[in-house]
Amino acid sequence: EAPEQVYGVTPPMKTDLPTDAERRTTDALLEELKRQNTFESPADTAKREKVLESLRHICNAFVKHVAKTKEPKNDVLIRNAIGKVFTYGSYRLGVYGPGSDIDTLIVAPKYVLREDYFEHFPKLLVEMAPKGAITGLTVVTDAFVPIIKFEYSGISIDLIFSRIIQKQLSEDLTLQDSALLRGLDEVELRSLNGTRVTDEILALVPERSTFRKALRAIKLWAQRRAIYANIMGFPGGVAWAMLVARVCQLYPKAAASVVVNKFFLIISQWQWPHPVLLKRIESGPLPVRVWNPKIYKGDSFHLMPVITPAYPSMCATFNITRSSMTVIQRELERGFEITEKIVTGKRPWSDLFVKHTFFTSGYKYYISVIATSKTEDAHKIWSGYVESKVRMLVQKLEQHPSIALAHAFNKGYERRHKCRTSEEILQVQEGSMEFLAGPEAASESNGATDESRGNGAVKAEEPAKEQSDGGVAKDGTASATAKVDDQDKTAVKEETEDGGTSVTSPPQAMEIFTTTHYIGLELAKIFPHPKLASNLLYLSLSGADQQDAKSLDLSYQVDEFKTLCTSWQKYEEELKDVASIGVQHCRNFNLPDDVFEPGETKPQRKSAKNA
Ligand code: 3AT
Ligand code: MN
Ligand code: MN
Repeated sequence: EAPEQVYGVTPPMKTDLPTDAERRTTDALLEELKRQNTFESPADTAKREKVLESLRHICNAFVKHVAKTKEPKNDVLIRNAIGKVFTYGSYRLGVYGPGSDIDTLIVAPKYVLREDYFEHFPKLLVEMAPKGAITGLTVVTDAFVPIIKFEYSGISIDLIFSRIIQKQLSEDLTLQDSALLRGLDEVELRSLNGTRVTDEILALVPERSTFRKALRAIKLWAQRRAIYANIMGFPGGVAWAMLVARVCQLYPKAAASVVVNKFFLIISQWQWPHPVLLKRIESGPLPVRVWNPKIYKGDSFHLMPVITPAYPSMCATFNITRSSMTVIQRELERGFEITEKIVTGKRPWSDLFVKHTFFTSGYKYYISVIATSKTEDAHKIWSGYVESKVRMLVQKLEQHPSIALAHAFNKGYERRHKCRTSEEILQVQEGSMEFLAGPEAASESNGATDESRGNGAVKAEEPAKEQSDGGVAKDGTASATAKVDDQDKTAVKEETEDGGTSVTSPPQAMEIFTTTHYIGLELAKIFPHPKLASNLLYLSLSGADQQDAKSLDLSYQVDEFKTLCTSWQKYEEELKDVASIGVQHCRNFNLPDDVFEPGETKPQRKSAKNA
């Protein structure tokens, strides 16, 4: 036996204790993290504890209630009936901030079914919590991971559920043992997965407090650089946590500042697609799929695989595309250069956390994907679905020979528009930038959606095609019904005549909801001669600053993407009349004002500058 536990699949790189200088740069890092408001006050943290205590109480009452109804004569069972409350996500990792939710899992004995949870828990919750404490209660039973969402005294709670195959739970139950997974269905497995992964990550880092500090720094950096968002093809919270954990394993005694610097060194030089593992991949008792590129062809396409440590291991970064990988790689290299200077005292930590320049000096050409709906409820569903498909458009675009990079911004922009005429509605649906920017538009932006997850469901970090897509695309007939997004306005009028209520002149102002995703395009140096396109998306590059007129036909990719969206069964059955999808191109100087923060300057037309 080694005298010290070895963490990870290889021996550490370095086991030196921190120097005084390294301690000082760590102190400076913590100062900066505090200044940037990543910590919440002790009083607010105490409030979280109280809420969790209350949830434990309600959880036990819930399990007892089900025990009584199912086994009314079994006094022993009823007396000992308890459930257990676990957490996962940023709260469990200890890297939560003022706005974070608490991701919570309720585990119950085997006789408590998911149906019982959704039937009884919401009622009990409202009854047992202090009067008025529970707000915004939403129950989502048909999601990839079914969930109850609510706010408890102002704290957002994501509450999921699983039973395990035990008649009574013990007070000190943990979820480590893979044998606990026996006899569960896939939904139950997914529900247990979050806590099992988080607990494993924490168990596999040599020093939790160092890990937490370094992870806070990396999370802030990734958010500022707009490379944090699972759904848009970037690592999400779990993947960033595992990457930091791996670096902690390699430098078990290092100070947090050193871990951050080594993070950029190690991860920017990682020999992808060699996977990042926190431990050897385990096999287990179930007939379920475990990540293995030698067996599963699909797994061999993962560009930057980061593998979850809990059985059954999965790739948390399956959705990284060639373009997002390039963007991440650039950011890692930038991070390395800056932190090299920070650790030698030549630059301050604030330089690492400087905001991205996606809109201010990122690209000349942007594609905007606009999901439009006439009601807020429809928009929740529709924008969530479209968001989950933006990566598909990115992948189509990056295959185009004239496109070197298709960089999706990590967040969508939600806007509301007051429209008075059908003409105005049409302009919103088409994403006419003049209209959005115009004073008449009354366009009210809510800013970027915060880690938006559309349909309000917890989607485990799992193949997107299985997430909440609902139906499989029907046959080609769907594309013909993609109406209001068409450039040809007369087509819409025709639709209206037989379709009735869809796009008629509203008597008074009507509210229209949009969510727009932006994709920045970097064009290939060698630009093949374009085939002229006649309809739909035609990206004309013959701007005032272009010497020779060029054009790029993306109509095929755009059509395919729109068809993908509109052939969703739920769209055809429920959303068709109230929702639409539009795709437009946009020059940098035509971007809407609300993507710029105060103090940022919108790119200007070159000719205007010279004049
Ligand atoms: P916050 O501090 O809450 O912002 P977090 O890391 O806790 O950061 P979430 O609460 O959004 O983030 O998610 C917690 C976990 O829930 C992470 C992941 O296992 C699962 N999850 C939630 N939403 C998604 C999603 N859209 N895709 C994949 N996994 C998700
Ligand atoms: Mn969370
Ligand atoms: Mn959450």
